[in-house]
Amino acid sequence: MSQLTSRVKSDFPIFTDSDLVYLDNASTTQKPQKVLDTINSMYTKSNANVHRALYSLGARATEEYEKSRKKLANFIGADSHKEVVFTSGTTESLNLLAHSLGSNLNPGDEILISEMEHHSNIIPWQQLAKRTCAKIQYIPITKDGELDFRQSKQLFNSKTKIVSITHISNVLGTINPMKKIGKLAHECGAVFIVDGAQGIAHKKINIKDIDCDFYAFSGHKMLGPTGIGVLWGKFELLNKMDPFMGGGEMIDKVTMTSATWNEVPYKFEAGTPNFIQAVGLGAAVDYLESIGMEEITNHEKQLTSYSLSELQKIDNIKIHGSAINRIGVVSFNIENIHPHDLAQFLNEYNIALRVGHHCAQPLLSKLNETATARLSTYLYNDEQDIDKLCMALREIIEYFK
Ligand code: C6P
Repeated sequence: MSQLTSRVKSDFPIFTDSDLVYLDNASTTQKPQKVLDTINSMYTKSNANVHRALYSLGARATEEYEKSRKKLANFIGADSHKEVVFTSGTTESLNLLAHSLGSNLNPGDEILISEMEHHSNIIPWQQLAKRTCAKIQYIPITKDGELDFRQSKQLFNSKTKIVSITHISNVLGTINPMKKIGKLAHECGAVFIVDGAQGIAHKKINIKDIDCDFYAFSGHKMLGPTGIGVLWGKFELLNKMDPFMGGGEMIDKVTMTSATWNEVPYKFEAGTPNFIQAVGLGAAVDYLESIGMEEITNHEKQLTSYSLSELQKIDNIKIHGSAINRIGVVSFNIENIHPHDLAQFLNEYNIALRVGHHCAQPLLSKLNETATARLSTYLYNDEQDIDKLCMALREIIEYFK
């Protein structure tokens, strides 16, 4: 077991007395006891609706909720906790932007995304383009699964209003050069949005360093609960945007015929927020910081290299994506075995990994595949997990011969 894994694995109750090999972390991560305890303690000791109740219990819940917002702001290097909007996850964050930011688009304006985007960073823009007669442009990818900037210079132009790109691909694990994209986007006056669903889990994020305008992510991919995520945005941009959904405490004043809005970030948090999950996410941040994101990145990088070198030893395997510039994710196909069959057989070995299109069908068609098998690791995985996977793959290949 690697040093990090031996230190942390027992923090995750799902692995107690189990030989589970969990390699589906790009989909969702397991939860440490501290996160589970925090959620339990919130429900048992501090459960009252936030920003509404005048009694002490409500004040305590609100205080915890706002404390968590500050932790999240600090975690990504934001200037102010007011720039942290709690959403249900990356998908809601991106839909919020397509709705509220996108309402300013005009016919002929361009939205620039890439061929390696998750559906959550495609569909909201397709819907927006349909509503506004804007046009979607795609940065192509090279055969190594990197963004192809040589072929995309003309895509950054005066018509480009929104550039929205994934930080790390959920299929290829490619780490995209966010600073470079931010510079290109800003040079043509566009707003730069980062889909950080995978980025937040594997790298220390500093939104100022990236120089993005918005960074969207999900709590459940970084050891936190489901149903909670973040949209970080520059205050002046959030301030100018209209709300996404209506109702609850997102208002300032409501009459029979009109309404004015609460201040940022509350104007984007309609209805009862997922405040207990938000506090759970704060506990996940505490946990990640107690280990250190740099250590997690190093561990992940080493394990990704190990996975690549071990998988390459398997006959008739096709590994998708870059040999170097990647982290946490490896997608592959084995000749003459459908990925769905692989997953079913791997399940017999108690190995969990995702197969299919990974919610990135345009990318899969670019790879000439309808499905791949995908391993995705996190801090509790180690070389032994990869060895078990490779051994199982060899046995399955033998079986299918
Ligand atoms: N990808 C995967 O198995 P949500 O579902 O809102 O938490 O995250 C959506 C999302 C957006 N962008 C990227 C790059 C993602 O990887 C995901 C989630 C999971 O790859 C579930 S489909």
